[in-house]
Amino acid sequence: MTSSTHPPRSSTVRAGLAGVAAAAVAVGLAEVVAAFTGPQSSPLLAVGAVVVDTVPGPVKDLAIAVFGTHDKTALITGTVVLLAGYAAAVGILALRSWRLALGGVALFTAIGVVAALTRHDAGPAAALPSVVAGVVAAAALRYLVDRATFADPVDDGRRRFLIAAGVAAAAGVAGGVVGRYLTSRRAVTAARKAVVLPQPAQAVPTVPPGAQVEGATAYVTSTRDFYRIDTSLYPPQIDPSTWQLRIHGMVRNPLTITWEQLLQRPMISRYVTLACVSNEVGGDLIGNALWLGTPVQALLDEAQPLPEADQVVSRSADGWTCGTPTSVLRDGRDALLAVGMNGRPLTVPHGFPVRMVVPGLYGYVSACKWITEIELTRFADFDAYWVPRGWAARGPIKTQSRIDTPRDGARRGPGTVTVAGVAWAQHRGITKVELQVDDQPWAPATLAPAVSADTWVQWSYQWQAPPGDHTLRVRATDTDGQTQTSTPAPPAPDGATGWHTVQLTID
Ligand SMILES: Nc1nc2c(c(=O)[nH]1)N[C@H]1C(S)=C(S)[C@@H](COP(=O)(O)O)O[C@H]1N2
Ligand SMILES: [Mo]
Repeated sequence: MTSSTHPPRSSTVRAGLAGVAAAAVAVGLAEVVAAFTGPQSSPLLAVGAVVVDTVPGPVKDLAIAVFGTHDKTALITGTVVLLAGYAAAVGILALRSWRLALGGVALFTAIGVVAALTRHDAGPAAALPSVVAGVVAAAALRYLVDRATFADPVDDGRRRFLIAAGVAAAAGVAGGVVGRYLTSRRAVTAARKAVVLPQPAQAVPTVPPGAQVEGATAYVTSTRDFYRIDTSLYPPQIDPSTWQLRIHGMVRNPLTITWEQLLQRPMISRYVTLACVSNEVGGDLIGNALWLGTPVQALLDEAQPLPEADQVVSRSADGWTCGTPTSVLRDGRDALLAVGMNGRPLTVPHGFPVRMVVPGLYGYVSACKWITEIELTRFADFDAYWVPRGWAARGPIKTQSRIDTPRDGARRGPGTVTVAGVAWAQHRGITKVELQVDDQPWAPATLAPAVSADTWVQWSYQWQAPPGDHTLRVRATDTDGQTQTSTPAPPAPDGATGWHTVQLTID
C-alpha cells in the first residue's frame, strides 16, 4: 500500500458520515430536552419558524402553491436535508482542521440558540436544547472522526467506525421519537376532551334542503377536511383553565376574561365560510363550518374603544397578530370569539381553545387562532404580522366562484352534463352565477339556497354537451351588483381575481 499525505477517499466518506451521525445524535437529544423547555425551543422547529417569519409573502404563496397545506412538512424536511449536508461538510472539514470543524459546530449552535431565543415569549431556557446539541455534536464528532481516520481497512477499525456511527444515528432517531412522545404527552388533548360546550342562546341555524348540489363540494366542510393555514410549526397548547383574554390599548375600560367567564357569556352558533387570501382562483383554501361563539361586538362595547382606535389587533399565544377594522367588528355582523367548530370544541390546529371568526374578511386579517389578546390601536400605528411581508392591511373577501364538477381535463360522453360549484361573497351575498361555454354568451346558473349571506352558495347548470373540446368559465355577481373581474391577479397583496376556467372533452 502506498502512503499519502492526503487522507484516502474512503476516510473522507467516513468523515462525512461521522458529521451526519454526530448531527443526528445532537438534534435527537435536543428534541428530548425541548420536550421540557417547550416545543418552540427545539432547534429544528425554531430555525424552521425563523424561515417562516422571514420569507416574504410571495414566497410563502409559492410554498403554499407547490406544497399546499403540506408546506410545513416540506419546510422541516428541507431543514433536515440542509442540516445533513452541512454536517457532512463539517465532518470532512474535521479531517483537515479540528478548529475549523469546531467553529462549524459553534456556528450551527449559535443559529439554533438565536432562533430559539427570538421566538415569542422565549425565556433563557429556550437556549438549552441548542446548547446541549452543540456540546453533544462536538463530542460525537471528535469521537467518530478519530475512528474514521484510524479505520485501517485491514483491521476491523472500519467496522468499529460504522458501528459507532450507526449507534449515534440510531440514538438520534430514538431521541427524536422519545422527544416527540414526551411533547405529545404535554399536549392539551385531555383538556380539550373535558370541555363541555355551552348551549347557544338561539336555535342553531338549519341548512335549507337543496343547499347541497350533487357533485359540488360539501356545503358544510368537515373539521377534518377544513383547510389549515398558519405560521405555527407546533400549534400552541393552551389549557383552557389557564386561558385569558386581555382587551386593552385605546379603550376606556380595559378588561380581562377567563375561560369560565367566556363560557358564561351569551353564545350563538353561525355558519360562516372562512377563506384564505392565498387561495388561487379555483383553489380550495376555503371552507364552511358551524361556529359556536360569543359576539365580539358586545365585548368591545364593554371595553369602550376610543373613537380614534380604528384597528383591533388580535394576538395569539405564539405572537402572531392580525388587524381588523374596528368598524367591521361593530357593524352588527356575527363576528365571533369562537369556542366550537361543527359541534365540537375547536381542534388544536384550528385554534383551541378560542379563535376569532369574522364573516366577510380573509383569515389573515380576522381569524386569529389561539387568541389571548385584543388591543385597540390605529392602522397608522401598528402593522400586523402579514403587512410588512407584502400583504394589504385591509382584506375584505373578493367575490369569487369555482367549478367543482366536471374537473379540469375531464372526458365525458355527450348528453346532459351537470356543471356545478360554489360561489362566495361573504356578508354581501351572491345574487347571480353565470356560466360561459366556449365563446357563447354567458348563461345564468341555478343558485341553490344557502343559510345566509355569510356562507358560500352552490350553483348548477344543466349543459347539453356537444362532442368536441370545450372551455367552461364561471363568474359571480354579489349584492353590491359587482361582477367578478376577468383580469387575473395573484393572491398577493389582497386576494386573487379572475374567472375559474376548466377544459374538458366530450366524446
Ligand atoms: N394564531 C394564528 N392565527 C391565524 C393564522 C396564523 O398564522 N396564526 N393564520 C390566519 C390565516 S392566514 C387563515 S386563512 C386562517 C385559517 O384558519 P384555519 O387554519 O382554521 O382554516 O387562520 C388565521 N389565523
Ligand atoms: Mo390565510
